[in-house]
Amino acid sequence: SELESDLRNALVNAEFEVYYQPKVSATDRTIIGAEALLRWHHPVRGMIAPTEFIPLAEKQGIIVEIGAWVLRQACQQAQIWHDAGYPFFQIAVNVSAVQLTESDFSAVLSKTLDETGLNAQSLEIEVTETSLMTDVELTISILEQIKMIGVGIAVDDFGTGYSSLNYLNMFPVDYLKIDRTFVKDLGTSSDSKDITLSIINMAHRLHLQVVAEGVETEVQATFMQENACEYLQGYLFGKPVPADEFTVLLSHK
Ligand code: G
Ligand code: G
Ligand code: MN
Ligand code: NA
Repeated sequence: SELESDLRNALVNAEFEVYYQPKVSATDRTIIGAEALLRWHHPVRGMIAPTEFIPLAEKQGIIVEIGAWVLRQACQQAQIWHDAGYPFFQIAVNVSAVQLTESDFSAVLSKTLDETGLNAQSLEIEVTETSLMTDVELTISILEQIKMIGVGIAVDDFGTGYSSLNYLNMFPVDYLKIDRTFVKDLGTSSDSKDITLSIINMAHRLHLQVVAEGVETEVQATFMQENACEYLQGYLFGKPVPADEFTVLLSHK
């Protein structure tokens, strides 16, 4: 398609931008980090959502280059916030299965941390539940290398795949992000409440910290806080915004 060929030029033409969405502590609601989310400003079609172009980029393999670029931008920006004196702050970067397994990803990570000066503890990668399952043995060995570097690992969109929590125990992960489909229905569905509670409890038994995604209402936030979920992310605390707008959020704390 036309979009596919445009995608090849988008990096060169500087059409990508990284947005940042705050992640807060559930107990005191202070910003403890941000998730980096890619945006494509297409010269003709305007803003194109990642759900539209990431799958294309994965198919073409160009996600490896794009992902390396996002990682570098995010690490550079986090280091700028550190240098400006904002308190400890962790940046989370989404990594697709293709990028994780078809590039020398841990080498790219080390190099990026070296070159940007960012501390490994200030970085976290997010890997979706389903992408963990594409090549289990290979994924485990790559995640182990990433852990050795000191970078945190989160399982993204948890609950949408088919893995049991016990299965997750095989992977050296630190955080579990509860998919927003469960969070959305918390006020209305007792099933969603039950599922959410069992995810939190089992995650804690596996020594994982929990992030609730897509928190839009105070009812959802309070439910998560009262049930010991550690971190919250969602429109209630802020939409993904460009770096300069995020700096304003940090300054207003
Ligand atoms: O930002 P938004 O909520 O529209 O993101 C939609 C989807 O695109 C999410 O699943 C998110 O994880 C994914 N996504 C956003 N940015 C990146 C990125 O830099 N790399 C990868 N692999 N996925 C991303
Ligand atoms: O799959 P991943 O968690 O990486 O996706 C992040 C996506 O979720 C982004 O597209 C982001 O814009 C979207 N998002 C973040 N917070 C909320 C929210 O509170 N409500 C909704 N509907 N979407 C959200
Ligand atoms: Mn994510
Ligand atoms: Na998610």
